[in-house]
Amino acid sequence: MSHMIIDGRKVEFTDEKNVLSVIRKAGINIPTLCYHSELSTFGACRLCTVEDDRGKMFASCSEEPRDGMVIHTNSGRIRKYRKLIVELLLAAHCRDCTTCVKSGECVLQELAHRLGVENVRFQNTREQRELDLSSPSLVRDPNKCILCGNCVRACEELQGIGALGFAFRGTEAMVMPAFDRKISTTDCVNCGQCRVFCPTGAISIRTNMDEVWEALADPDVRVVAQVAPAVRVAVGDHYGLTKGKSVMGKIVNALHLMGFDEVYDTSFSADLTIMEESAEFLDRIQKGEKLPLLTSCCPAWVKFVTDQYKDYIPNLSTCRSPQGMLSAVIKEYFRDPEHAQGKKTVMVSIMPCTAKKAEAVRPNSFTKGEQDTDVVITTTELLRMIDNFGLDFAVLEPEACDMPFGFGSGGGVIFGVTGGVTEAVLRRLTNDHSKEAMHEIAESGVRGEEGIKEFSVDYQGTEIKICVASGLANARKVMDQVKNGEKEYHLIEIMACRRGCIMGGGQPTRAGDRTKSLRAKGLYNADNTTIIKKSDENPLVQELYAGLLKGKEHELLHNESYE
Ligand code: HC1
Ligand code: SF4
Repeated sequence: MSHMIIDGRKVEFTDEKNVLSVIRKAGINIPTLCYHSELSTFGACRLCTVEDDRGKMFASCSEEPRDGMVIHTNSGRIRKYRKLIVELLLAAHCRDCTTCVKSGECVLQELAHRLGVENVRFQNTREQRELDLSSPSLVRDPNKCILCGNCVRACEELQGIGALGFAFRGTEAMVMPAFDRKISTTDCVNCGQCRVFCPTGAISIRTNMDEVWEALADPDVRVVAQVAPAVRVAVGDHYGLTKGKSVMGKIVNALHLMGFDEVYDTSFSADLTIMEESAEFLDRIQKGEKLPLLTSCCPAWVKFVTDQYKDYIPNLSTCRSPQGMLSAVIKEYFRDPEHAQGKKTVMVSIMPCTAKKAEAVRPNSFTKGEQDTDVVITTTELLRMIDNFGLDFAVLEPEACDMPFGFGSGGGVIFGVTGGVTEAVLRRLTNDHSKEAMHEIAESGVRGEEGIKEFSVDYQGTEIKICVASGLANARKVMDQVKNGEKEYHLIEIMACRRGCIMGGGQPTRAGDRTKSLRAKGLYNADNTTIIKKSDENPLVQELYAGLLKGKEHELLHNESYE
């Protein structure tokens, strides 16, 4: 075992990739704006600079740990240096912190406070740039960019898209899409991972909270909410509750208190997705056509295929996403004047995902030419609405969703974690609903945090080859192998965000490794405590097929085309 001395204390280390990780292991929260364990090391912000026993200063993110090193993390020189870096960053930064969407979550703001920067001695000489409001999901404010490059690396390394890059040099340097185009004209898929890694408000969620407040204030409007699986495990810790634990019941109560007339669970329509997608899968297997079947519930992935793998558009499942299915079913339900009671229905979808905002306005997912989901807000916006209303979320009693669309099976709940859709399909395909059968499926290789998982299962004597991947850079690897004939699968599940929707672009940011796995665990725990595990055994689903959906399955649950 190797060791180093950090601030006078002996610290052991093994395979930590840099000095920064060893310092953090020692319990010292070394500041940084540009280092993320999931991204390549950039070393641009220099805030993690430390000093060795010979007075040499270096960025700890870019230095390999060596046995016997002596490190000072907070010498007088270092403290002055860090403070100056933040002061210079603030000098070139738009400082409207009181009204900034990132206020309270901004790493630069936090560091200015933490490092005691109370005065900025330099003038901001940077030219004011226009905001990019072209995306339905995100807002880009170049005036708040600090050139850490996190968005560039997230988009390139995790998503394999490369919609953002550096332009110009020195004091003129900027981050922007190539040729300063609007982001909506690039290959951007609206996944929001750039926003997740942005430490400031330079890339933020395009918010839609005002539309929701307006609907809630209108007595002639029935406001209906649907809550996605992954939202329920990313809310509690904001209110000091257990990280990753599902707080669905409290969310339902909060929404009712804010004035929502009905609150439904997107896990219910995830069950509908499983019914339709499993039938489609079996049909394609029997006919031996349009295989591999590509899942279609992640809108960023659907855009990725339709933009970049056009030959595979026919392979995409025609199923709408659970968001799309539930909104279409609810709108159809309230088309009946008896249910409508003279009120207009506004459908609000609460999602962990920024790309769902783009999905909602995608015309090929409308019913009878009408948009089904009227407003999409992200988990982050939900938190702001709860805070805005003044609810003491931590003490709210849990409440049940409304009927008739308020219950999802365990299979529907685990949609929010990578592999969840496939696991729910496999549950649907077996007639055995014993604990052992469910356990065997969970152990088939479908679970786990790896970016690409491959495994096969037996279905009535046929070997079904499956690939589950998350992160679009991983999706690209998989698709290129399929295209080259190196790999052959029957089913490919892709979620654009690493680990699935639990790490969606609309979730509260600054989630460390522990938070990530606790969110996944939270969904698996919610499944564990749900009596009905299989989508086909959800009685509300059976009722819907026998009633409202009869003869309308295709119209309400499928996309006409992806062209
Ligand atoms: Fe997802 Fe889905 S799982 S896409 O990740 O299929 O966003 O949570 O709501 O629609 O159910 C997201 C999550 C979500 C849909 C479902
Ligand atoms: Fe890249 Fe996703 Fe950000 Fe678009 S939303 S720029 S694809 S990371």
